[in-house]
Amino acid sequence: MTDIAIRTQDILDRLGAGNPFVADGDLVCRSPIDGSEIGRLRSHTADEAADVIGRAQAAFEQWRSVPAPVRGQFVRELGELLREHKDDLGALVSIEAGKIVSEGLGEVQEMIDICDLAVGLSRQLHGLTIATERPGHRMMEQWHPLGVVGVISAFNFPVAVWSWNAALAFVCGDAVVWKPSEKTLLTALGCQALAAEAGRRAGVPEGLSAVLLGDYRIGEVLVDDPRVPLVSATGSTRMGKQVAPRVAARLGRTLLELGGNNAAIVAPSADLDLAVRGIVFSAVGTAGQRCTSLRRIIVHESIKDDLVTRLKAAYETLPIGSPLEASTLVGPLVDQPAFDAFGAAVEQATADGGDLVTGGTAADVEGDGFYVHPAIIDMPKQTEIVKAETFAPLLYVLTYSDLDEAFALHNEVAQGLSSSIFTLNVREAEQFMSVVGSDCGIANVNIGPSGAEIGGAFGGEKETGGGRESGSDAWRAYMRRSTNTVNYSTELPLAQGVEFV
Ligand code: UN1
Repeated sequence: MTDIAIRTQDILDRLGAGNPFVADGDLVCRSPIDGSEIGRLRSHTADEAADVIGRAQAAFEQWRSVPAPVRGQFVRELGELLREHKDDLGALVSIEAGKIVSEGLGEVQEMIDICDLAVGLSRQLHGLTIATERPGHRMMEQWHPLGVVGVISAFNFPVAVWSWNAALAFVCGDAVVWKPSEKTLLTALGCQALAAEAGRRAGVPEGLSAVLLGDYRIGEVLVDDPRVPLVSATGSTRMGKQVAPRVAARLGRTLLELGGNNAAIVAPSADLDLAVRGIVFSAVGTAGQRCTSLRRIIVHESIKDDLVTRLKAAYETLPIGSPLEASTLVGPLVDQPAFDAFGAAVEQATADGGDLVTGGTAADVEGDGFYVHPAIIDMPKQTEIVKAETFAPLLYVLTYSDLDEAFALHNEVAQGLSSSIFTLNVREAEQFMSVVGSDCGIANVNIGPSGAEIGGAFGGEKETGGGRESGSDAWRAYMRRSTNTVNYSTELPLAQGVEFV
């Protein structure tokens, strides 16, 4: 066993998740840090998955009647356990997803933050009282628990995305069955062990929180099961286009958080020092493997050379290497296909006339990890490859001369997740956030498109799928609305003045 495998096992022990090497394991778990094997788990069969959903359904039937503020105590326990095990779970995220230490810890902090938000929310799941046209009547709405929520998550935020969904779903009175990415199964098991312990402490029904292990076929069981009224899926647009019609075919609901092709407009008045810092974090943080990663810069022609020169200098000093080293800022790509996609996109963009400013090649790091030099490519125009989401640290530079042109380029892509503008001009900033500006779910000023905090609704438009998670009123997606009209008079007046005697 490698050092990383031993460390993984120790962490899983402390999280109470058991041995990562099971007999007859068909799912091989690897660390992208050095390619080493860190576990072997067994896939659930379709029948087992259906049983898990059945148990979650039974748990839901009890849980839905527990008062919401009491349900909040379960999520409070989970938040406490996450605080206690932040270092371990964060390290596991680094080991399995390849994130640098600070980002692994940041991911767990994001889980703690959503737990805090959900606990508060457990006392605020309010509906409206609505004026009625009928005398002696009252009209109101109540929000009721929905049922079993299916969560499908991606490798890049292997636990935070589950928590955005699960923390809200639990306080809303739902059960959660989670199908994590096959690339980050151990992190999911570590997280589930903490959820199970929180459940024991809070006395929640058995099976309220469950994990399904397997490939897309296990995901399909969740997607097709009529006992799952909501499927929340995070991942590629390709995956979303498969999930959405299947859930729709049984008239279930989906909450989709799919691809992004996020841009930053850099205007002539921009504070370039700030812009460079914001751009570098958003473009190369998490090795460009966030759905919010910055992929396109749309820079005014008057400052383009200056900006590109500064970015090139910043890129060329980036420490690339094991994400477990404190000094590293760029860890590995998750696997060989991700590495190949990066290389193919660089090749295509240069074939389209792009000028490779820096990077674009494999980086020499010990072990069998997939490390690359983040790339900047100056593009003559927005070609098809620029419009595609390549999940890697690859930044395209496009140039504009007037702001309408910048907005047009910005909105020309199919995805609509996150966006930003660097400007000190209030008109430009407001226009960017207005209806004629960015068409994304997130539009920022003087910060990059990534790194959203808990509190705001997270998600995007167009091929990003339209779902909103985590903050604001996202909780409503996990509940069903009941409109109630109560007659406290002795008359029976009908709405719309209808007479029926
Ligand atoms: C994702 O990449 O799926 O805004 C989520 C951010 C993070 C979440 C990213 N808070 O970058």
